[in-house]
Amino acid sequence: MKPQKPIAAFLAAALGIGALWAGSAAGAESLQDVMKRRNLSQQDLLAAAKTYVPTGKRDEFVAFSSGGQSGQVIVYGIPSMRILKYIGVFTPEPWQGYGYDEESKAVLAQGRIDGRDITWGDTHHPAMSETQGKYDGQFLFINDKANPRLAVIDLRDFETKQIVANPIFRSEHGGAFVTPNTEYIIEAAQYAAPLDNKKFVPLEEFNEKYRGGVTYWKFDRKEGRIQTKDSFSVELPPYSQDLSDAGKGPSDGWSFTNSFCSERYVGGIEKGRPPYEAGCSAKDTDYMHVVNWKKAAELVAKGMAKKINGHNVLSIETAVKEGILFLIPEPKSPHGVMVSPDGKFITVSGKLDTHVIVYSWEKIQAAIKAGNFEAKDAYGIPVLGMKETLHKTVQVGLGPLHTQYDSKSCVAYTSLYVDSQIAKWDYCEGRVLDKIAVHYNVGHLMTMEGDSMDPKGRYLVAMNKLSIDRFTPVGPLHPQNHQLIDISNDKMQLLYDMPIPLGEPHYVVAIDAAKLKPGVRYKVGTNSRTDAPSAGAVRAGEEKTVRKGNKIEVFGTLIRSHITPETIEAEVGDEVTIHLTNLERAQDETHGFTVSTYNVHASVEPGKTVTVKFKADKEGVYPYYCTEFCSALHLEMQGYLLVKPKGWKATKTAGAEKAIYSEDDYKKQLKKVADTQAVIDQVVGYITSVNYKDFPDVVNMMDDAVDQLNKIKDAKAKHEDAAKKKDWNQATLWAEQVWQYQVKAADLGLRAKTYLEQNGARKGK
Ligand code: CUK
Ligand code: CUA
Repeated sequence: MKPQKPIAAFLAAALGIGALWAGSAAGAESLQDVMKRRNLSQQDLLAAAKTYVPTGKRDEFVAFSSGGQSGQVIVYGIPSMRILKYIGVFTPEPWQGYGYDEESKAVLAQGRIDGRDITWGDTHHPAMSETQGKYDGQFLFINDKANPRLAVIDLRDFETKQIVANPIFRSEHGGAFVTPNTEYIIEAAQYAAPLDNKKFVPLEEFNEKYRGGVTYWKFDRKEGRIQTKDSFSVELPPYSQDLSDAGKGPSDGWSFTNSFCSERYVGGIEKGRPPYEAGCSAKDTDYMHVVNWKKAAELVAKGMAKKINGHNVLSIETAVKEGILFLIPEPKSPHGVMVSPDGKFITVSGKLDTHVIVYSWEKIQAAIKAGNFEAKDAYGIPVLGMKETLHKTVQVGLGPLHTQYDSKSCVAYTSLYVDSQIAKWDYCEGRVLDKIAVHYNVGHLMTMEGDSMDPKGRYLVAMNKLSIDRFTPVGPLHPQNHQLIDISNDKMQLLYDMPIPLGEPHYVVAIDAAKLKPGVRYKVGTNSRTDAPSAGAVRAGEEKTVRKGNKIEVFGTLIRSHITPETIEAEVGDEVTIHLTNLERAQDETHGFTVSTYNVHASVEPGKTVTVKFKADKEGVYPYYCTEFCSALHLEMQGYLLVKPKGWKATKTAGAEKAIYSEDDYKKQLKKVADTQAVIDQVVGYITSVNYKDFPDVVNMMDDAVDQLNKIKDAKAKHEDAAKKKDWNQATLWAEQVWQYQVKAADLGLRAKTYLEQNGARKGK
């Protein structure tokens, strides 16, 4: 827009809109100049061209990374590797108000164990919800290894909705993995312990009383929540279960779980026993557990499970008798078990071996059918022979750890922890195709949708544990290093190093960005953690403060640039509850809210209702304000909590200020208002001259603007009334308030106009 009047220029400048800057053409450097100046090779430029996402463009894939010990999830784009978001999961996250408002505190409280609040988590493996074995972009699940728990994140708003604590494990690691239609989320135990954990059991009774297991959490997709009463576990020997995967296609209905200490070794170096690491890797093999979860679910439905801590558990004895549990020797200390996209092969590699072992599902099934077992373990579980079930053994290198699949058939990638390499190999023919060095000590690796039935290929991310000498030093605790590798050609090409500065990201999943369809606003008055209408929601004009005994409940609203109410009065010792609804419809108009020193914070996105609660335990004055820079008058989005001593009475009457403003001031205000109206008319003229109704975002902005303009009538009546009484203070300030409403409307109007210009609006309706 071209501001024609001083006031319009001020408006545009204050709102930060209207200034278009053209790129400077003078003294442009050539590509060669830049390469020379920055010491870049052809190879660097090629890598840069493959990862650079120009301003305004978006990434092809979105990655969801474990945040490790931060207890959170990190979201970033591929190939740009730009971080998009942290999602608070097991740990409070102040920006999102997670753990500082009542709604999210209720989610964190679901994760209490033994009555204790646990405000951290050790997240390891995120899993995307699937429909017919393909990522559907609806939900994300992630586990907490330290405090065995699982969380549900809804990808409509990227918020954590539910945390469930495992009722029978003391630690876990083999989660989260989903079945092909997300019927169940798999979570396997790690360090064995007595399942009920009601009383102390000495380590000497490890083999008899300690147990592992695998839990199948029933997921109700319509509710978007885990249903604990329909969930169940299969008891397993104390073999230190590890990662898992669900069968697919021909192996659908089955699941596979590794173990790393089938020796059942119990350390105790203090008593002169060799340490765990020696005892747990004494044998050449560990066991892969093969479970028929579909049949297990039927047995549970028939009432064949016993209840432990109120949870359904199928005993080893029942599982063996019903033929739903088998073991297969696998190379020792493996780190993952990965079912191929077609569900026909299962890949396992032992960290202390040089081979990847590919099992054939067809052979496993045949051996089970024929009752062809080579032994029974100490708990009576049938053990299938490795030879009988083997498809291929491939020597890939030292420390093979985790495998992911390509979109090209038969192609897989395995991380080599000791060699610090990625091996590309053919699992049908059993030969290595390519190798590339990474930097250093890669743990998991990940290809695009590479653990689904429909891998997308293209990129691979190596999750390297160490980043020695890679980044600018930041002290002894280094970031970790996610390295992006191009896998679209025969030879792999290393593209980019991304320092990860939050927790230890163990595993990542990446989804085609087009499959994610998050919302931009909530239905007005929504409690985002339950997806239900909030009892604290009010509409504009319905704001109120209710006092009952020593409880004060505020039903407030937020809209640029105003918190309603602007004062909250309490007596010391009162319990204060504040509900705030963000009335904005415009995208990205989030308001925050905090009260000085009461350790509360809310992030209130458009439409959301959030509640904060505290005890006003100390008399005094406590400013509250909007914490998000939401508008030109964001700093004025403020108020006071006044905590008075009991029985305090006012001695001064409000509104008895001296005259500050004159008739002249009032007239200046009226002129400003008239000038601004001209700007608004001009913007509205433009918007209504084009097909703005075809742009829902613009329609929402216009609705918000009209809301602001509608408030003018009341303020106008007030200033005119005051002017009649020659109360120039009141008249000037109410005229100023008219202008405030205009500014907010103009802000929205100008944004709508910019949006229309940039998105190809046409003249005419
Ligand atoms: S883990 Cu840590 S790097 Cu928990 Cu799967 Cu491998
Ligand atoms: Cu609302 Cu700042």
